[in-house]
Amino acid sequence: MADFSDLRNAILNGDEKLAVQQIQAALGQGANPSELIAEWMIPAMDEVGRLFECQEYFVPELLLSGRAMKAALELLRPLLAASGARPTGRVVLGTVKGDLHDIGKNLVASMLEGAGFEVFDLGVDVPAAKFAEAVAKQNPDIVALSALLTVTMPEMKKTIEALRQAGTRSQVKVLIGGAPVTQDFAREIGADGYGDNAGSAVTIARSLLGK
Ligand code: B12
Repeated sequence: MADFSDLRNAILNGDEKLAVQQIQAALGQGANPSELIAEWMIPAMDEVGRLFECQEYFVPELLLSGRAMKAALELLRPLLAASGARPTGRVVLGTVKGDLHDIGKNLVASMLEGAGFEVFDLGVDVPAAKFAEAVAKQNPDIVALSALLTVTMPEMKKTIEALRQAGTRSQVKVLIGGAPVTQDFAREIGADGYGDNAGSAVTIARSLLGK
């Protein structure tokens, strides 16, 4: 594969303008959008996380890198979606209450759309009751929840409880993901599936619907 380390570095350095230029250049060279994301963009964000952990990066740097990643992903999103086929199922998706991270969620949305799912994205900081309302309104097959913070993971359980209280839990499959989430946690809170990346979100969503 060609070397797209300039794209990786643009995201790492939080340079939104350069990241967008690098995406345009990479696409001009015929780069594969999924490979750009998996091989260069996600590793850049992983490195940002590592630098944050060892206190070389602080919140402003996280924010700038996050913006550069989002802007780069926006350009790839239509290309990912275009690769899909007919509607495979309906998904209500969101980042749980208290959590503002949406880069991974947006990637999951793009991959699901690319695989032919119809996605209703509720955004970030979504309270359990709002998920329950959206399920009643949209009648989805799957509710997909994202959490990036250890402290917001309990909101996933609350959301499942809210669906139970609304009487809609048995009508949907609940799929969860996000960096601190695990298969064990999914089992513990009674979710139906767990995916550790956007690609597996698609595979698991399909298998939850028996496809
Ligand atoms: C960018 C970033 C931010 C940006 C977010 C910008 C945005 N629009 O999203 C900003 C600056 C806002 C931010 C803020 C904070 N952050 Co932050 N952030 C990150 C960072 C560096 C990258 C996250 C990311 O986008 N990764 C790239 C994407 C593609 O990966 P992903 O999100 O994991 O998603 C993939 C999978 O997890 C999975 N997935 C995700 N969701 C779902 C859902 C389903 C259904 C499925 C199946 C799969 C799935 O698929 C995705 C694609 O492959 C991480 C470090 C890291 N490496 O994770 C820290 C990190 C998550 N943040 C952290 C912290 C502490 C914070 C703050 C509390 C900092 C502060 N002191 O203010 C705040 C909290 C704000 C809030 N209330 O949410 C910690 C969390 C520690 C913990 N375990 O709780 C981390 C791990 C950094 C660290 N190493 O300490 N952050």
